[in-house]
Amino acid sequence: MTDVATDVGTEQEAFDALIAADQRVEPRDWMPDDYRKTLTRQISQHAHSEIIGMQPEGNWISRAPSLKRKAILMAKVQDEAGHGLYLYSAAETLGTPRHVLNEQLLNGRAKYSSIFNYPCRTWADVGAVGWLVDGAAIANQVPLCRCSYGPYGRAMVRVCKEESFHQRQGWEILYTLSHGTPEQKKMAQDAVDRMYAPALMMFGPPDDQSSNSDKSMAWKIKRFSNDELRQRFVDMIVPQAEALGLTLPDPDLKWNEERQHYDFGELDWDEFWKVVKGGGPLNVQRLNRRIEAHREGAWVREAAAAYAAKHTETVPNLIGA
Ligand code: BYC
Repeated sequence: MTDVATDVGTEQEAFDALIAADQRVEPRDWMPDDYRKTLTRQISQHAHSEIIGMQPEGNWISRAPSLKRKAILMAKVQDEAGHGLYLYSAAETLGTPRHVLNEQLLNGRAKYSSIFNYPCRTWADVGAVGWLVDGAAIANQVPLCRCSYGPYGRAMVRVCKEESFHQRQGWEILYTLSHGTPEQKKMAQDAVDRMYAPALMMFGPPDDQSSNSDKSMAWKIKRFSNDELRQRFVDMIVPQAEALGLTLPDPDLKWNEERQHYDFGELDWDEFWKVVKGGGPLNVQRLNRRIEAHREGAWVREAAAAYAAKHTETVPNLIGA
């Protein structure tokens, strides 16, 4: 904890002063239990989203239309695994071990981003995921680089750099398709039609249904509300869609001169909550695949633990952490 905290009384006051001064909380600093709990929840859910999020695009690696596209997609999916690892490491600094966080995902108690419960039906969907899903992730995550909790904010800096490459590759896939044959353009439009609303829902429920936002914003974990970020994202993608030659599927989308923002139609929040509660098109399949992958990876964990046990003195940090 930095010098702002030294001339104040209680630990709570020191923490409040640190947040007010826009400084960072580090793992060994005192923090309120609820701050720790909120961060563990958000960071671990974010990690789970990265790991489950490998599935929709991972399914397309063997069907990518060229060797170059395959290599790019493999690198992207591998990046998502890396993001999951940085995020689990950041979450662990708050005191909950990784295997506990993983159990919460596997037993269905922890959430992950609703978007990954929708299917990737065509190659154009891979483009739409890159452009819209990674685009939404960037809009959400750039402010998280200034999160009050140091390890999360620092992890976000690297994640955002990689996400911007991901968004460009998605854009380039869609641009190529929308400037290809009429069938290819139709495929690109169909992908955008299906991904648009679920991508907007990634920002979370509307502010009046968001139970965590006020607290998280007061603690400077979140810097903007769900609706504020959703609006920023819509304002960003409208001109991008025009440049792509594709239409966003919302008849209410129009520029509002007075607000200096685009107005857009109401999203289907009943559908959102249904997906969040496990009733989306692919919730069961996504979770079962993760359970299966965890089971298949048992031998790797056993081998790593055996190696660590044998080399305790040279690699002490591999066990017992
Ligand atoms: N899906 O009070 P609220 C990626 C839950 S992966 C599911 O507003 P909060 C990528 C929420 O957890 C990037 N659940 O919550 C990977 C809460 O329930 P609990 C994923 C959602 O936390 C692979 C309840 O609804 N990004 O980019 O203040 C390939 C009420 O919500 C969702 C992140 O995880 C949702 N969409 O705000 C390609 C970003 N939204 O926990 C790409 C980090 C809300 O109280 N997370 N819920 O039981 C955040 O910024 C915030 O957690 C959220 C929600 C804005 C998502």
